[in-house]
Amino acid sequence: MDLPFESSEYTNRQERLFAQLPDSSIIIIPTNEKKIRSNDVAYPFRPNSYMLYLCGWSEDEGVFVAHNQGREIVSILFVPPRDTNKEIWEGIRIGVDGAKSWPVSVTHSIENFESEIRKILKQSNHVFTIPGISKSIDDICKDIDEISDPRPIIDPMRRIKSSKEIQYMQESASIGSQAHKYAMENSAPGMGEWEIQSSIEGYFMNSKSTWSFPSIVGGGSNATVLHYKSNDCQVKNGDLVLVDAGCEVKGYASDITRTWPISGRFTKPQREIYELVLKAEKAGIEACQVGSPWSSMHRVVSEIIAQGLIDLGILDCHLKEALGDETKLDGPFRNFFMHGSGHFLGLDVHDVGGGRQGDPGAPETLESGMVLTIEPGLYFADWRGDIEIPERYSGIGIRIEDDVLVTNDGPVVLSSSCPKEISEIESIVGSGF
Ligand SMILES: [Mn+2]
Repeated sequence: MDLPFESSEYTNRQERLFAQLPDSSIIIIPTNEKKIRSNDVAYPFRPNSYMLYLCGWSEDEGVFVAHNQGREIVSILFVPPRDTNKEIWEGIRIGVDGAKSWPVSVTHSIENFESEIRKILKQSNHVFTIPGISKSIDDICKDIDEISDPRPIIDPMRRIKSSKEIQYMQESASIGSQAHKYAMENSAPGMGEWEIQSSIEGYFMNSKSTWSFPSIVGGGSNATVLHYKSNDCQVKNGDLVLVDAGCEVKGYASDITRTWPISGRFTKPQREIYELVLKAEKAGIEACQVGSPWSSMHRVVSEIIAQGLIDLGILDCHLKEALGDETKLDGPFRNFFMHGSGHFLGLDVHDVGGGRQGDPGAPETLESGMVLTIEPGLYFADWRGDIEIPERYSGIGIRIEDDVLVTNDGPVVLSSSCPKEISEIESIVGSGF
């Protein structure tokens, strides 16, 4: 089996991690546990992202351990041993010998994990593990007095993507972009949201990829539910459909949203809102500059959205009042744009590193190699009783989301091959029939 990265890239990550840990430290990273779907059927397995990051192990059992008790870093991978009876049912395992080609110093059977780990723990002064991934490891560690979470050290590393990681993220964004385009081409009034979902996810699968999160396909006012997931309604003629979907390449996620008229023609009110969201999205992308404060893209997006709502007569106040508190930006524009303007993207779709507004650990400024989404939206939920919804825009939900790489030469839109101009969308929708 080929690993996504050269051994040296993994060992370099391990070394950079240990350079930040005190002597006599040990780190224990289990992969995710299998989760039962029903009776003896498991959910499709997804390896833990920290495991993928540190050593690339993607089988459904395994623990990565590393320590610096001697002069060098010793890394150990505990894996399921070969077992013919199990392999007849579940497939051939890599095994302890096979795992020697992974970027670790030693491999062991996971059956010896507990005895081996207790020996190493005795000689360790600092124990690092991520709680909540594996119950058995949490149990082994529960009597240790001082235990630290390594995520505040690893997450800032994961935030900056290497050239190979960027290559996978570009592939992921390109497949995601083409899947959206394919779904636009194959859209027609009266179609089920599930049929559009099938176009998108079928495209992922056909590209030997898979979704990075369950696809959101909301027709009409279902688009005003931010994480709508039932995808079981028909999209009526005259309605927009909002599709928020992304795929994975070597574990790296894309996350793209497009909103298009199912008939192929925007109505005037739909066009007014779409143009405003698109203007905000383009300005948000342009704000992704090296050295810019992390919050600046949200500020730029918010100002355009708030001013646009005033210009359309939806808000009757001055810009300052529409934006609310100067740092919180919590004014009445938030009635129609209630989420953040973007988040980091990587091995996790909402990637680590404090990439959502207000998260602790968010970086002060954007740096070259960061990948984030820009995704403004406007939602006029006709089902809401708590705010007044302008009649002209009632039932409209629009979000536009791209994946953006920050570079010293400015922002690079990884999902740039996904159509978003009104004229492009109007010419593409339904053209596959
Ligand atoms: Mn997103």
